[in-house]
Amino acid sequence: MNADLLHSIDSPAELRNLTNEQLVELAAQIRMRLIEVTSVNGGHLASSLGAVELILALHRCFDFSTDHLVFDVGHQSYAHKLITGRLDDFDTLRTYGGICGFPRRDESPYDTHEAGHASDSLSIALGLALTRDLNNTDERIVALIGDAALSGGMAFEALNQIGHQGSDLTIVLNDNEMSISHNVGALSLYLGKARLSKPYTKVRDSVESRLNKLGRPGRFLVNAGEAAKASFKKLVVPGMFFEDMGITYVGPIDGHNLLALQAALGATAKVKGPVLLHAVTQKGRGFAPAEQHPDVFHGVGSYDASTGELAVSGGFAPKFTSVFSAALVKEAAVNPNIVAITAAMEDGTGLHAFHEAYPQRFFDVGIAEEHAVALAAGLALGGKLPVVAIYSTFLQRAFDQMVVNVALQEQHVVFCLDRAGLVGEDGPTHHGAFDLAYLRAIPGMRILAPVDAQQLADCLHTALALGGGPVALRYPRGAVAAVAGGGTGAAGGAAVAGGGAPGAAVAGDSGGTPQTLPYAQAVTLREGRDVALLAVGRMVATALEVADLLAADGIAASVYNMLWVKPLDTQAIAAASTAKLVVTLEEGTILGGFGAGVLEELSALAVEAGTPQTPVLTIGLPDAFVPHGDVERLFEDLGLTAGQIHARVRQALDEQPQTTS
Ligand SMILES: Cc1ncc(C[n+]2csc(CCOP(=O)(O)OP(=O)(O)O)c2C)c(N)n1
Repeated sequence: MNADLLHSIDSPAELRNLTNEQLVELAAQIRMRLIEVTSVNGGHLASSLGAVELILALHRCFDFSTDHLVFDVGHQSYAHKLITGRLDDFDTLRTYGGICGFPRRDESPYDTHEAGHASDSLSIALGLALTRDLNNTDERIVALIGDAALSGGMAFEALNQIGHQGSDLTIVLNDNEMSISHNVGALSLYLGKARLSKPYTKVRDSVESRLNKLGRPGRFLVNAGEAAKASFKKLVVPGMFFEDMGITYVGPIDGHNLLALQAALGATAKVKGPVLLHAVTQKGRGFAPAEQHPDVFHGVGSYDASTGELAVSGGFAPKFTSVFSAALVKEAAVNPNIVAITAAMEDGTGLHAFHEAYPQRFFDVGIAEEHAVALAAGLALGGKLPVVAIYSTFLQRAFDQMVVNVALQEQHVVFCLDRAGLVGEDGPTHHGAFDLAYLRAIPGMRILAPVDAQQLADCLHTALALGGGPVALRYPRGAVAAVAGGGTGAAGGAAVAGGGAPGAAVAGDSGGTPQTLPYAQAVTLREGRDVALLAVGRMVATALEVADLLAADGIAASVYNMLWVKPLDTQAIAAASTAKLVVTLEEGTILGGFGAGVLEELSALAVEAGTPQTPVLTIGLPDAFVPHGDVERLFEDLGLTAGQIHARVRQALDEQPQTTS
């Protein structure tokens, strides 16, 4: 039986005491642990499996107690976590209060930077390198970036400056030919050619045979420095793009060959100026189901560790994503102007069906949200009707393009923001907490927050018909809730409780014919004069529960599914203002979000009428970053369950001065 090497490693420095055979065994043990834990907790398995040798080699060749390792996205960092003091807690990965699925500075001094959004590692690494230069210190800086992340605009901007500055910096390119699905774009083709070109094969063969003969890492290219650089130049052929930018290119090299990796890293560290090591890896390496389906195991829920069979989650309720997916395909069938854009998230956003049905009208721009939105503006200028499907958190990247390229010029672009609100286990970098606030601030933006399947289809239909500038739909991760009365039912009429069209029976298809929604009109779900509960999105269901709890106390509450976050339904707000207390409920930051909009409106009403303003309780996400964990647990933590909100409403009512009638 093989020794338990994993548990014998107390610090990364101890890796240096291992033989190559032991390192290979350690890599296998790490993989087993990754599979054991992610099969229960879910996680970014395929990316992490593919980076095991890279991480071990990096920790052997550098001392990251003083040097800095900057992960791009950070989803591939699991092996790093295991060897930097988090082995014992690793079974808590992605759970509330447990180890985060991304680097976290409060978890370990070895986590230099908290990643989550792609393509920023080169900028962060350059910042650290320039600081080192200014301080005249000598720590070494490494960025580990994937081939898809390298295609992001930020990475190109950083490369541009890295070549110009000439600071010592090691970029390790983890090239597995994959983004979440297959990587796209010209850079990907370029790297593909680099991998396959004849000179590369010869070079690789000769390098590997030399390394194998050497038997001990580090003897390869003994006199590194400029000599190493000259030798590497011979290996170049495929990497001229980087060389021409002033970045020494090394490789391509087998990213699973620990000896080759260490030899190359050891030598690159001695090269003056920036150097890029091109390592070719296999996504999902070491777990057959993940090797065969790296896209499925990119970010996976729980699964059977022996077969890779995925656990069924969420029962048969359709997800918002699949409802959007089916609704868009239907709309596109009757409107040939509709085009769809994704930024490397074809499956996640539900655009796969559109891609299959209308390949010519589908554009995956890679991890490039800013470009995606500006591209949409260009397509709209040309007369197309672009639908841009991007997660709420990633659309933050493209705020400027939404403002200047789309809204300012009144371009009709429909933004579909999936994962709006809390996403759970991926944590603060991935929660869709800010979209209501950032979208509201954009002049001319219309914002809709559907609560169920029919309403999502109706919102899309309405948004596509609206014209005259941008429209955004935002909906949460996961299954469509069956909200009694949440749907709008027939066009034009405000639905009453029970009159809507909640969760559809057929996965993905909302069932009904999409209707055009009345402009800026809320749906009144309940009448009640004491308290007015104004809610959007997933919080509408909570508002109905709160109303039930209040009714049991003898307090009558009205409930509005506000649906339109911008423009707000001013008549509904005016009606609500006659209650003793207005309560706004949203799954987004309360700063500048939906509740803030209601407050502004109520304040304006009070000023206009010269009467005191109705007290308002704004309920939503706090002015703080929300950690990772199960969504229900997070809701509870944030005081957002129906019971907790009921208690807050009661307290607010109790604190009101008593009036004699
Ligand atoms: C700005 C941004 N957009 C989209 C994503 C979603 N995302 C996470 S990982 C990933 C693909 C990364 O591919 P690559 O960099 O090649 O690394 P790999 O997973 O293949 O190791 C994407 C698109 C993100 N994290 N950040």
